[in-house]
Order: sequence, then structure tokens, then C-alpha cells
Amino acid sequence: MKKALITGITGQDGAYLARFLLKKGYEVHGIKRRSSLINTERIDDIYQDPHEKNLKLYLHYGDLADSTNVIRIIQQVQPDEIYNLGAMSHVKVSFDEPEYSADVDALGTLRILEAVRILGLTEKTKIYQASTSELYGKVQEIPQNEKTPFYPRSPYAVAKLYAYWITVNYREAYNMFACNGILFNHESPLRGETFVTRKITRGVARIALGLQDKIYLGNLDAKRDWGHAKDYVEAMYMILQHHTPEDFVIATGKTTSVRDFARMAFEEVGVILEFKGTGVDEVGIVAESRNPEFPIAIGSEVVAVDKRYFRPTEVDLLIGDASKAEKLLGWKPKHTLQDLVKDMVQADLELFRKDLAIKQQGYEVKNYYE
Ligand code: NDP
Ligand code: GDR
Repeated sequence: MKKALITGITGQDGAYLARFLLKKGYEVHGIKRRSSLINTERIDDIYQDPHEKNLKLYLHYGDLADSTNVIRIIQQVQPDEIYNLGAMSHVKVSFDEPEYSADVDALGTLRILEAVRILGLTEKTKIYQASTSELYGKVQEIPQNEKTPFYPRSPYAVAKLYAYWITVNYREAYNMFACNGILFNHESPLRGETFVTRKITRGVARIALGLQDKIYLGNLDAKRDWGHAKDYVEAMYMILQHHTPEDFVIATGKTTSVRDFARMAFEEVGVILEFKGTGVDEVGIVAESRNPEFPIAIGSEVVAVDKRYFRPTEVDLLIGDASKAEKLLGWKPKHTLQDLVKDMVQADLELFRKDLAIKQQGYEVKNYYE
């Protein structure tokens, strides 16, 4: 039985990848951070109590900022494959926490590679590094492929640039099976709530159910190549099964603006949006409301711009060319953007219908602090 170690197992991709590998018959080990509140919500349904027999999923406390702990876990698990997904992954937040982002996203990767080397596992353990389309940053070429020059535009992307190159360097220096998956944006109902797609689909669901009036967004002109996380974790696995260690771009090849993503998400609840104004004065107004289940008043302003969500340096346009992955791995996305939007909006409607039911039943959350 193969053993996989996933850093970042409690995140969006970690949760999907863990499920995927368990289905493939792997023994899966995950590193979770200690936090004051339980942070395993995304993997609760696959969680196995350590007292159960025939355990297939093991969680270890750990942190990529702590090399002794990284070495100890890798020594204990002796994994066949490591998927290094753990990261401070929010681009905007990395401007507020640049040093921490560098420590975890850049040096964290070094700690994993070095642990494998120190422990003499270079021939046994394959390593997947979660690289990102943010490496391309300021547009140099359209679409972006494995040969496109990098121009990172945030502390996050600069840290990930180090992680990219240290992975290449360990592959070349020590003959390690270490690969970069240069993944373009991928989303799902499990996406963190502060990334733009999930912020929009949550907002749409709450507005449709009468729980919220408006969504405040930043740069509506930014364009991203958005895919479905389910398809992308399969690509991670395929990259490590390839006969040689190589780096791959994973993307859909289509790009969409934040404004159009918002349009599509509102259409899912029968609302046709019209955008008026420019820059920080732009607003999204309900032009038509076609679903009687969600009676949102025509003329209501449901999207507005707040400049606090603008970034000091922005990545304007990402569109990936995944033809290498298609040719060598046989990977192609199965979900369209339409599928993704539907999946996310429907999941958020389900989530917030529960809140609405609680509110309608007159239950109030007790305030324990007074
Ligand atoms: P998430 O933010 O959902 O998950 C990040 C994970 O990393 C969480 O499990 C988090 O733990 C963990 N983590 C954060 N800091 C540390 C630390 N110091 N030590 C150990 N673990 C830590 O990200 P995604 O699942 O979306 O992304 C997975 C990886 O892929 C990330 O490295 C991201 O940068 C990269 N990536 C993501 C893309 C995307 O579009 N989603 C595209 C390209 C790359 P906790 O739950 O406790 O916060
Ligand atoms: P990104 O994702 O920065 O591409 O990084 P995010 O969803 O945060 O932003 C995408 C684009 O939307 C614009 N935007 C907003 N973004 C957020 N978060 N909130 C807003 O209100 C908002 N309004 C507009 C942003 O300016 C940006 O242009 C994600 C992360 O998962 C990274 O870890 C990963 O490496 C890359 O995708 C690929």
C-alpha cells in the first residue's frame, strides 16, 4: 500500500486530494496546524478516529515553519509521495504578512526537500510542489506555458518563486523526483471564503435568501483562468505518476473577468446584472429577477466596489496553456466554468438555507460573553 503525506490537508486542495488518494487505496497522512478552534471541517467526513481498526487516514500536528517537526513526521511516515500544499495562500494577505509568507511558502518547501534528503529518502519519496500561475504575474506572454518567463507581483508569488526554483534545484542536484505543478486558479464549494469566487457565490446565496444586501469587491477587471479543484487534484497525482519528474501547467485555457464571474453567479439565482459606472464608482444593479423563489427587487444595488480590496500590485490577466499536461499525462479539465459556478452557488444556497431556517424558527445564538 502506497503512503502519501499531504501538507495543507485541511485546505481546499488537501481535502479533495485526500479523498482522491484514499479512493486509490493509499494510506494518507496529513499535517494539520494547531489552532484554538477545530480546523478540520473540510475533512470531517473522511476523518477516522485513531481508535478505529484499519486506519487509512492519519493526522499529525505540524507546521511548515518548524523544520524539526517536518523531519520527524517524514521520518515516521516514510512516505512514497509528498504533496506540499501547505501555504499562506492568500495573495492580498501576503502584503500584510510578507515575512511569514516567505517563511512558510518559500522556506517551508526547502524544509520538506531537505528533510527528504537528510533522511536518505531521495530515491523513495516523490515530491509535488504546489506552484502557481501567480509566478507569471505581470503579463509577459499569452497564454502562459511552462516556458513563459516569471514576473511575480506579490510577496506570496515571490515566495512561491523561491519554492519553484528550489524544487527544480533539488531535482537537478540530488536526482530527486520533485515536480512543480503550476496550477492556475481552481475553485470549489470548499474554496476559502475570502477568495473572490467564493466571496461572490456566498454573497449571491445570502442575497437570494434575504440574509445580505450587497457584495463589496475590489478589481472587477482582473481576469483569471478558473477551473474546478476536483480536476486539479487529479493532475497533481498524475504529475507524480509520470515516468520522469517534470513541471506542468494545469489550466483550462479560458479566462473570465471577476465582473463576468459575478454575472454568472447571479444568473444562477435568476438575476440579470447590469454594471454601471467605472472604477471605484462601479456598481452591479439587478436588471431582471426571473426566479420567484428568490424575489430580489429590480433596481437593487447588489455589487459595489471597495478599494480596500485592491492590491498594491495586481495580476491583470492569467490564461494557461496546459497542452503539455494533455499530451504527456492525458490530463484535461472535466468541468466547465458554468459547472463550477453552479456547483458553488448551489452549495452556498444549501449552506445558508440552514441559517435562514434557524432565523425563521426564532432561534437566537446565545451570547456567552456578557
Ligand atoms: P488553502 O488556503 O485552502 O489551504 C492551505 C493549507 O495550508 C491549509 O491546510 C492551511 O492550514 C495550511 N497551512 C497554512 N499555513 C501553514 C503552515 N505554516 N504550516 C502548515 N500548513 C499550513 O489553499 P488551497 O488548498 O487553495 O491551495 C493549496 C496549495 O496550492 C497552496 O500552496 C496554494 O498556494 C497553492 N495554489 C493554489 C491555487 C488555487 O487556485 N487554489 C492555485 C495554485 C497554487 P489551515 O487550514 O490551518 O489554515
Ligand atoms: P488570486 O485569487 O489572487 O488569483 O490567488 P483571489 O480569488 O484572491 O483573487 C482573484 C482576483 O480577483 C480580484 N478581486 C478580489 N479578490 C479577493 N480575494 N477579494 C475581492 O473582494 C476581490 N475583488 C476583486 C483580485 O484582485 C484578483 O485579481 C489565488 C490563490 O488561491 C493563490 O494561492 C493561488 O496561487 C492563485 O489563486 C493561483
